[in-house]
Order: sequence, then structure tokens, then C-alpha cells
Amino acid sequence: MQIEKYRIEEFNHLHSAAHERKFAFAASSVKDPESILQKLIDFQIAIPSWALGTGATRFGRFSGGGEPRSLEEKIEDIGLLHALNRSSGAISLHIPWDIPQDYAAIKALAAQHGLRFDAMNSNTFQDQPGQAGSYKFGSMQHVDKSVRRQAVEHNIDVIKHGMALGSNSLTVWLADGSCFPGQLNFRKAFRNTLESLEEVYAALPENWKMYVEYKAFEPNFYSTTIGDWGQSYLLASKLGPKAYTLVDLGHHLPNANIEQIVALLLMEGKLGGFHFNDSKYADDDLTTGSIKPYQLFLIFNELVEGMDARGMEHATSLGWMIDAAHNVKDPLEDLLQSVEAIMLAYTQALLVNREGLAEAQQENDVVRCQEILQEAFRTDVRPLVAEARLRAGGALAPLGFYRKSRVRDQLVQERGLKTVASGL
Ligand code: RM4
Ligand code: MN
Ligand code: MN
Repeated sequence: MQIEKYRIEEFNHLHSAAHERKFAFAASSVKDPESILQKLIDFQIAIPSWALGTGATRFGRFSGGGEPRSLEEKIEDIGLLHALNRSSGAISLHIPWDIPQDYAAIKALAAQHGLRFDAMNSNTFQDQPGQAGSYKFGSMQHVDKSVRRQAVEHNIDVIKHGMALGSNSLTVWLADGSCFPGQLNFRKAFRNTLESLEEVYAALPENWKMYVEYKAFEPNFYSTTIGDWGQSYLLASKLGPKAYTLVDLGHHLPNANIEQIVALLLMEGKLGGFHFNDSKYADDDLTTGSIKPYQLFLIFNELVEGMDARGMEHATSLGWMIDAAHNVKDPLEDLLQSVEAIMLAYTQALLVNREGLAEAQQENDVVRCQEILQEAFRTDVRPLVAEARLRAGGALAPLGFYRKSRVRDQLVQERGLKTVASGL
């Protein structure tokens, strides 16, 4: 389905008087609202192709119906999100879950919805039918060279799919590691991984980036070969200038100071991209901003400060992607909430009084440092984000529109109740 523009306009009209009042107040209390609005309009967050259906835990899966049955329908779903919020103008594909059959047609469809192809994701954590070697004991780290070779070939294949679609980055996340002490020689596993990644790196086109994602644990529970940002940074440094670390918010040990990790990676020019989600305990893949919105703000605070210090473009210098799963919510509603939370945190970070903070830090005025950060965090920036969306042609309240026009019911009617999307 497609949402006609006039329906969004009609909806916005109903809400415009209230919005204008709130926006006038919000704009009058910030410095240079126009430049903030432009930054918000430019900022796009890629939607993962693997998170448009209902996720599952190992205990069960409870589908809500109307899930996309093909890559085409996934693009259509992201098109719906983007039509409503104008901030979801990209798709991140997971291979082999979403191998395009007809590149030209897929590209044309994406373009029709205003979407570009963000990072391509490879998958060497599951065995595929007909595959010669097994990834049960790892892929790029594997003791058997032929399995490592197979993993390398797969990644090179993913790059080729991405080239055909106009993507320019590859995200490598490895489940490699060990479940028990003694199972693995750590040094050999790391070296094998490096050697394999070097082969993939050599196949990267000139303008491509490689994102090396880390994760503390799961599915391996004793060690993970790329388990933290240090290990990822080490690999990215050894690989070369096209390799970067990717930070997934759910991939740290409890209470890790992610904002500090972000600051240092940025300082070293090695932060490549983000997988947004939220978590309480581990890789919970919950809606971004649903559990720790202050942490999200603090991360954006470091991102804005660090990117500005290096003269980087907020919208394009890093890969911004969501990586979430939806077990109890409608995936599209969940994604609308995540994008909104990201936009809010970004906006709040733009409001931080940078000179004031630097001065307070210099004077060791700890109280004032906190006041400055929380002044920004406690500002209601929703009207600013809504105004940016309005100017870009989106809905004042995307979720409100989605529910009022019963988008999910229509999708169920079109696609059926018992559809299953490929992915998590
Ligand atoms: C992993 C990791 C990867 C994602 C897979 C599906 O935990 O976050 O980025 O591609 O899940
Ligand atoms: Mn991830
Ligand atoms: Mn994950």
C-alpha cells in the first residue's frame, strides 16, 4: 500500500493549530532554530530489512499479521515509515535473508519510495542449505581453512550485491567465539579472523567502508572473538583506512559507558556506524529510547561534539542504522518509535551549550556541567522534530496517523494474517 500525500496533509491540518503554538514556544527558546531544523531534515536512519516482521525468542513467536513476504514488500513497509516521518530514507539489507532477484527493479522500487541502500550485512552465523562447511564452530576464526574461505567468499558476494544496488558499506558481525574454556586458542582465532577480514577488505571497492561490529556474548557464552570495541578497533586499525568500528547499543556488558567509547573512537577517526536499539540486560533489541533515553542523549552529545570537532557531516559521515527486534509490538509502530527517539536525542544534543560546558569543565564546575547537559535533555524538543517532519512532507504525528488510518489492518488484508518475514 501507499499513503497518498493528501491524506497526510488532511491529518496535519487537524493538528496544525496545536502544533504551531508548541512550535512557536520551542523555537523561541532555542538558538538558531532554522539551522537545527535543516539538520533534522537531513538526518536519515536506515531501517533493517530483517526487522520488519515479528521477532521471536527461543520460547516462541507471536505474529501480528500482514508481515512483508518479500524484499519488495519490505521496501514498501519502509516506504510507509519514510512517508510518515521523512527520516527513514534508507534500508540496510541482510544477505542471504534478502537477496534481490532483479537489481534494477529493486533499485527502481526503492527510489520510488525515496530510499537508498545503506550498509549490507553478511551472515556467517547460520548455515545455509547446501553449504559445504558448517559455522557451528565459527566462521572467519575457524580452525579449518575451507570454512574460513567459505565465509570470506560469502562476504565478497555480499559486497557484489551491494555494488549492484548502490550501497557503499559492509557490516561484518561475527558470532565467532567459544562456549567453554579451552575450546579455542584466542590468538589463533584472532589471527584467523584478521586474515579472513583482510581478504574481504581487499575486495572492497574504492569508495566502500567496512564496519567491524563487536558483541560481548551470545551465541557464544565464554568468549567472543570480536567481543568489545578494543578488539574491533584493533582489527579495524590493522585492516586499514576503510575499516571502522560499528557500535551496536545492545552489545556491551552491563553498565558499559558507551558514550565514552563513542568519544574515543571518534577521536581516532575509527567510528564507522551505529546500530540503535535499547536494552535492559543484554542484546535485547528493544525500541530505541524505551529504557535508557538519557544514555541515548549522552551518546548523541558525544557524537555531536566529536563530529563537530573533526568537521564531520552529521547526516552522512557515519552509518546510522536501527538494529532491533519486535516480539510484542507491531514492527512498524516500534520502528516509528525508535526513529522518533533517535531524532529527539539528536535534537537535544544539538541544544547543548558547548562553550558553557567547555568552560565549566575547565573550571571543574561539576554542578554546572550537569546543569548544562540536563538543561538540554529536559527541553521538550518534540515540536522541533515535528516541524522538521512537516517541512519535509511527513505527518505531524506519524504514529497517530498510522493508527488512525489503520495501516496494519490494510496490510493484513493485502498480505494475509499468517505471513512470515525473513529475518530475526
Ligand atoms: C546480531 C548483530 C548484527 C545483526 C544480527 C542479526 O546480534 O546485532 O548486527 O545483523 O544480530
Ligand atoms: Mn547489530
Ligand atoms: Mn545484536
